[in-house]
Amino acid sequence: CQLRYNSSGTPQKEVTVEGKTYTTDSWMNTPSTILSAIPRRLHTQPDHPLTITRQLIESRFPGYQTHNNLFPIVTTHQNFDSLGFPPDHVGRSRTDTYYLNASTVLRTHTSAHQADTFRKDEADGFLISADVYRRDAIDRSHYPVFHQMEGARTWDRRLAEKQGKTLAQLIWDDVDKIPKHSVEVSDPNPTIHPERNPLQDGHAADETEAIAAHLKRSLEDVVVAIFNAARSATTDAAASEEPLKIRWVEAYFPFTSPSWELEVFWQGDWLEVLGSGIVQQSILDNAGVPHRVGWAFGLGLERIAMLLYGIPDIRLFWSTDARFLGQFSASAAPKRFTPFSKYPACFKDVSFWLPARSSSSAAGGASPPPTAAGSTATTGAGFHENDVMEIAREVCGDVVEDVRLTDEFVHPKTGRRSMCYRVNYRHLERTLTNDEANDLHARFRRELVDKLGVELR
Ligand code: FA5
Ligand code: MG
Repeated sequence: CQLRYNSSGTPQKEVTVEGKTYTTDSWMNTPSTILSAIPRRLHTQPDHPLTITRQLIESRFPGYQTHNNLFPIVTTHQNFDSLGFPPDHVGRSRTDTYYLNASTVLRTHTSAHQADTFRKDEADGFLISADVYRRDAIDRSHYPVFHQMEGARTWDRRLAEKQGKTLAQLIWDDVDKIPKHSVEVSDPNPTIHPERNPLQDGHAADETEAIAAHLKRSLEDVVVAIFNAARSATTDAAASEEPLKIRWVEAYFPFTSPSWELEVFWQGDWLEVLGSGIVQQSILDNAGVPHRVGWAFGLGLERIAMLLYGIPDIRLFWSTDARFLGQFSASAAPKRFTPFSKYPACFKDVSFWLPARSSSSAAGGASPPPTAAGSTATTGAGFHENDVMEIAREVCGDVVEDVRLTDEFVHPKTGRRSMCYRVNYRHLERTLTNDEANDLHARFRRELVDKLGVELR
């Protein structure tokens, strides 16, 4: 990130990422630590667990075109508009998304490349794997940079005509080509609410049914393949006998209808692994392929890799420690991850008053108030927890394991809001000294005051 001057002598901030330069504006909220993750490309590093997981999934989709090197900085048109996100959708807000300027973001999902890939019209199916970026909570399954795989499969209506079949028949023929499994699906056909998830105009009921069957069978096949690989990776007899439980739940996305999520029962709870649905016809129409219909999904590669290897903490994927990386090999069958010794946790609390409610607050408005580049200054009314999370990441890097709200109350007289967060400091690769933890915590507290204007208690 460097300062340049324009012709009238006013400083203009620019960021250059891998040779591409962007002029920042008041929307800029991307810290350099996030930008520095861009060159890592974990999903293409040889023998990295995300690479092996990606390849395992790709092997279940023969003939699909793969894309693994699409650049992560995209326009708001690609990330939102092309997918039918309404102008006031929360996903667009600066509390959730990393912006470089008002029309440029770090992609928040691989769906940002859907429309462009449909437009190329080079294959019936495609898979896009990539790093994605979100301002989010901090815990063992959430990290501000993670990896998704987008998949889509479409059929050309004209092909059905040429073959003298209905479109539904053509698709059912393809359903029969997907390997069958014997896993019981708890809820194969959840109730779909037509007011939120309507059948699309121009899609006949039997067509939607066939596409949905192809979508579900394809993704169940992926999860079963991962589960079988995970089962052979463990030597623990009890774990290898536990049956796989999966279910479909209704979901909502602006770019698919109807939509579903697939969940897997894992460590006593249902874990969402992907979102999916029938592609909105307007996306295909706008991409110049109006004769095509089909499905799309987006899955979290870390979530799948955690299932496959039993990796307990999402930060580990970023480790360069040989004790982590040395445990994975693309040329051997997957082996369950053996944690190197777990170092002690160190909990520290911070309590503060939010700044008094400002009457001119822009909270709830369509566009955010302009603030200094890189800062997320906010009023009590505009307070967002993701700002606390980001400061913790900025100050402590990967030494913060999670940050949890432990108490919140409003003062009965002044109406001011008080928050208490508990930070768990734990280094993944060594024991943190007490002095180090104290020092990090002191810096975290100072930054909360400087950046958010809170008053420490
Ligand atoms: C999406 O991102 C949609 N683009 C998915 C989609 C694609 C739907 C195509 C329909 C058609 P969602 O935000 O739920 O949806 O994320 C998809 C998956 O990414 C989740 O199921 C989860 O596996 C993973 N994921 C989401 N947030 C995180 C996170 N912070 N850390 C790790 N994995 C995450
Ligand atoms: Mg989701």
